[in-house]
Amino acid sequence: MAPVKTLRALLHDADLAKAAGAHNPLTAQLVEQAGFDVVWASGLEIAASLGVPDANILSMNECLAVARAMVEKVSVPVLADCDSGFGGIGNVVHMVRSYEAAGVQGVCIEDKTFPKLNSFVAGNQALVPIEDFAGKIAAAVATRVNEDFVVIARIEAFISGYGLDEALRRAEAYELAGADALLIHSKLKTPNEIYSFCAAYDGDLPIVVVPTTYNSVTMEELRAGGASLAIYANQGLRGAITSIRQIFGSILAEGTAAPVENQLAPLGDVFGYQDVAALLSAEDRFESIGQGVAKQILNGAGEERRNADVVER
Ligand code: SPV
Ligand code: MG
Repeated sequence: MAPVKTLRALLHDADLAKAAGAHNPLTAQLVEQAGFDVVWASGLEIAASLGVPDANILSMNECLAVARAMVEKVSVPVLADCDSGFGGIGNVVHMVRSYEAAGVQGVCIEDKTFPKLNSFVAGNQALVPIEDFAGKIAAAVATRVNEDFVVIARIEAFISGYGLDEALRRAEAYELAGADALLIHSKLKTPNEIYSFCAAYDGDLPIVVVPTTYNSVTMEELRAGGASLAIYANQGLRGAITSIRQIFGSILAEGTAAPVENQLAPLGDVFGYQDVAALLSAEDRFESIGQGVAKQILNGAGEERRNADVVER
């Protein structure tokens, strides 16, 4: 197996790097198993999986706990969606310390107000002033300990109704503040805004894109258009919703689970993701160590030591 590349290396690779969204360790494993290079710990997916809007309802610690658990289960890099940084500069400093310590390889923060609202929801998509967000980026970069920890600045100018000029102004500012990459978001059905940004941007940072609404674009086209990392942010969750709806509907409609059995992952797969084999072998190993210890105790040497202990006490 080829060695796993770091997130920083992937961002500077000749090929397009590919990430997919996950909301728990199981879905992170599915991202890795499918062959994606990076797990995107998606704010939308994590919030949706807990039944709340993607609007900073969850605390940083709730999001961090999910990202940390993902890191423990996959070997590809985890990139955490950290919304607008969970507050002000002090929150960003605490966030970078915490996520870096958890083994996450990078964070992405966006230039929206706190609380943020998912970019596809019609509602408040106001941007913070450039100086405020540049300060947050500078704080994030100054806080990291490992030089390879990646800080991605997400530009929401197009989402917020601004044009190319505002997006480029922000790109320049965030690059000056020390960002390692820029995520340019768009809610158009075509990649036109993304392409125009990539063509006009004359800085040095890798560009990250999220082809959710402009879903017909291919990976080759995104690479040729100037993107370094494409994030398929929520297709997994949406696919799971469709699949579960269909399975549950069919069980009730048919009055039996038999017809859907061939659409289900076998229980063996579930045990595989849980690493039940490791549990069983740990039990075997340590039970036999325990038995060995008990035998020594019952055979003399241990027995004498125990008696001596009793006498001393
Ligand atoms: C997420 O996955 O939470 C994202 C991407 O931020 S999006 O939902 O497209 O804004
Ligand atoms: Mg998000």
